[in-house]
Amino acid sequence: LEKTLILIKPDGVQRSLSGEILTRLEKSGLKISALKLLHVNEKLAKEHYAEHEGKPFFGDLVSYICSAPIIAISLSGPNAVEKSRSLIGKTNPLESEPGTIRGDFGLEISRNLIHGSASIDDANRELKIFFSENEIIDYDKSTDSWVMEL
Ligand code: IDP
Ligand code: MG
Repeated sequence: LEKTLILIKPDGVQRSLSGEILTRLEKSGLKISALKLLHVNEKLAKEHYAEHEGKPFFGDLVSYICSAPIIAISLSGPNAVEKSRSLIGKTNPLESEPGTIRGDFGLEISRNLIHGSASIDDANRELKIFFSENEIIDYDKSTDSWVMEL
């Protein structure tokens, strides 16, 4: 089953939006396959955001992600990557549709509340940064056949 990495960023946790954000993602039918609260250090932040190294916002992005605890989540389900990106909205909250997480709760690109992997390859790379293999759990729910045509 496809998996994606979600991070509720420091502003999401500080603003007590963790529950609201997770509720929206979970209600889509995507299944929580791992979850933890952690305080990211600089090394881990730079590894996660390696593709942005050298960009003007890189330093601020790393300090933002390291500024307070985050919640890392693995979500599983059909098209988990694309579905969660659509629930999250565009990178800039100003361009995100109402009804998306960033569109409803964010104002600025540098405080956009949540990360979601952009591709399946990114998801597999990023999940390894935040979770060991035995922390990601595949399990059945009695509602699976009501969410997916098995
Ligand atoms: P994404 O999170 O929607 O995939 P990316 O382009 O991968 O967006 O950028 C990663 C993160 O870097 C964004 O979520 C945002 O926190 C930050 N970021 C991206 N572009 C800018 C910018 O122009 N100014 C400030 N921060 C930015
Ligand atoms: Mg990205």
